[in-house]
Amino acid sequence: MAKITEVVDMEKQGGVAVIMINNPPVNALSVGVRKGMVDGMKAAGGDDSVKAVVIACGGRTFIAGADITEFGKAPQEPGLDVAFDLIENSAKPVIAAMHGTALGGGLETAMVCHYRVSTPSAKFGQPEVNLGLIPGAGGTQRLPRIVGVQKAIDLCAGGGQIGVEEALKEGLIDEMIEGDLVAGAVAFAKKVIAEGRPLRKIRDRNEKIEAAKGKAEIFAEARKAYGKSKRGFEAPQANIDAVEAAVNQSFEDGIKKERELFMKLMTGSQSAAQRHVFFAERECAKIPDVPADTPQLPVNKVGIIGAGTMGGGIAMNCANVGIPVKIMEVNQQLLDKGLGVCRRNYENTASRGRITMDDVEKRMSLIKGTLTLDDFADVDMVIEAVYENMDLKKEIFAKLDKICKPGAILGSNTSGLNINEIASATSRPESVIGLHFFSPANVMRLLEVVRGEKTAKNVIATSMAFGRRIQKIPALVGVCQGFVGNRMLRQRGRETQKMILEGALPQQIDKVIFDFGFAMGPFAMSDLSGLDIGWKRGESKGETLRDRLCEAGRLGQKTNAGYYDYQPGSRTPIPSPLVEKMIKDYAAEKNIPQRAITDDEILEKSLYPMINEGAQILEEGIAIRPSDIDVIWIYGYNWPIYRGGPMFYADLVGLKKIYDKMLEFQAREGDIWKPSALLEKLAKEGKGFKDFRR
Ligand code: T1G
Repeated sequence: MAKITEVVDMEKQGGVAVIMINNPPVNALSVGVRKGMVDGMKAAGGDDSVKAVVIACGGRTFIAGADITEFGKAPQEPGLDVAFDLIENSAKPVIAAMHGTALGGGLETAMVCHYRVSTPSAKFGQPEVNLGLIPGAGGTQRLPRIVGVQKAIDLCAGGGQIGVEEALKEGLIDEMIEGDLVAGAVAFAKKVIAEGRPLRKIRDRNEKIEAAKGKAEIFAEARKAYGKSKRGFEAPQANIDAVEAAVNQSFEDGIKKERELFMKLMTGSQSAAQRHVFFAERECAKIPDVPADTPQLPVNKVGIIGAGTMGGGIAMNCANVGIPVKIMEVNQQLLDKGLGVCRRNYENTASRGRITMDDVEKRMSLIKGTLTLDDFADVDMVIEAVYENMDLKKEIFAKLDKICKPGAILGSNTSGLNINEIASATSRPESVIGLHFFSPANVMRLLEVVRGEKTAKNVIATSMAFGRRIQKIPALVGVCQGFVGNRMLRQRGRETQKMILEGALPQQIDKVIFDFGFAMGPFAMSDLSGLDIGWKRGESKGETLRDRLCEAGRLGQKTNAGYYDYQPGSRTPIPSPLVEKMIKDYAAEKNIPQRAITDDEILEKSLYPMINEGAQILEEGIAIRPSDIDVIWIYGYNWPIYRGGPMFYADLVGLKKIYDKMLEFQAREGDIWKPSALLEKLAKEGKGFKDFRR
């Protein structure tokens, strides 16, 4: 094996040159890989004893794309086009041997080869759209020529993957190799040589795009579908434009169009945001004082207390990945109701074809009900999910302390109560941790893992790993009221509640937040979750607008009336003249002056207090890094991913601008707007949260 570059070797096996890429962790197309492919192809081309070339990778996957860490930096030669030109125009057949996930530039590399083989488990995709991009090396022009236009649109604009069966059917790969991939690829190459097979170029295959010529409706329908499912995202639309160019323009012109669209996205804020989130998600798993090799405890059995909405959803998360669950309720009726909700959720998923009825039964068989905590004696982890009452939680944890085996992790799904106080009810505070799921727990991907003062490092490491195992994105946070997400949400709620009393109606505020990119605004969200959370009819004295709405029976969607009206059976919010009158009457009673409030002010007053609270959270060490706060808001509250999260967005706006606006509001409305010390410091230094270091 001859070393071509640090990350590329080449060896001859009979008349076949094998270019082997070893660039862990995912064989990204770094400059060393590109140079290795160029030099390897030149060497193979100049060696008469070489009759064919195989391009393969070591490690866990074939090339998984361009090296995203190089984006935004000065490009280094050779570019990918130099390597692709040598491969596609080689006088000798070049075969891509793929395993793992051949993604982005990896699939593009394979598509400039003349033939493609893969392992049975390989997957293929152009997921650049998830980074706010389109394929930039011919993927939008070659993929439709081989898998057809509609499939290419869905792979490029949707960012999904296809497996070997579909790839074989569409002709994306020519043979599936059982056993040793490289040996199989070399044997395939020798077959190509022996049979004198042609040097096929995908770029020259036009039959599948011819079929789409003149069918503008294909693209119009795609634009409408992705415009709805990916509202506000630029990249899906650009991918559709690029595939359309493959159909309506020459290959060369299509490549030019692709490059133009790619560069526009690459230099735009959405891709910068989505690339930021890609790395932020992975950074979130890294805890400075809990090394990655911290020993973990086993989690083979989980006990859940409470079979309500949250407990049921948490149980489903465990069953989804094969972890047996015992779920406890205080009576059979509530237990049966909770298990029934789990079953119905699974059956709904099966009716959409995402799982089979067999999966439903398998998963439900993993969720066992019980009416006694004594059944938790053998579980490795408990997750308490009862209602937010500290006394009740402490009573439960005291019982768990006596029942559970030594080393069992005792978790609480509390959305903001003090984990240290809950831990104080046990003799094992080192085993107590917060595991804060977001409703609906079986859907939302965020898991706030709350470390108490005494939580042991192996309990933290185990809980973070458990979060990933149940397909969540765990973020480690500290103890304070509301932890990170809800503490920041409260700031937004404070201001939006004030603004509706000053003249901005719920529908105006919700539209501003919806247009920013959230799935819904705060008032529609309140109607969805219910205005009566924490409200008690017997104690209500009409002191707040929320009291008065609840007293009037306007509890939200569940009563077809909340901040909005709802037609029976419909979730579409309808502005309510009655609520508008209630708001105006309440404001008049409180002598609150009315004024027109601009959309800009609504956005500033909704987001800047959250950003300022995020800065305070960092100062207090409640979050490890600003990008963790971004991950929390994207995966816990659907902050639009193409805006990168509140702290990334703040850097885009500019901290100086936010700081000055905070001072302006402070002068007008008091110290509630006082900028945090960190925000002031970074603003005055002309820096951003990206420069924050502990
Ligand atoms: N570049 C650089 N680093 C990457 C990378 C990439 N493309 N993909 C992953 N990593 C790092 C990641 O940060 C992490 O680092 C480690 O690898 C393991 O990743 C030219 C322009 C391949 C399915 O979008 O989807 O090609 O945290 O934790 O769960 O037209 O990584 O360990 O230090 O995700 O097993 C297109 C992105 C790029 C694929 C593996 N390709 N990657 O998942 O491991 S643009 C992508 C993934 C492009 C072309 C265009 C996943 C994975 P660390 P991981 P995993």
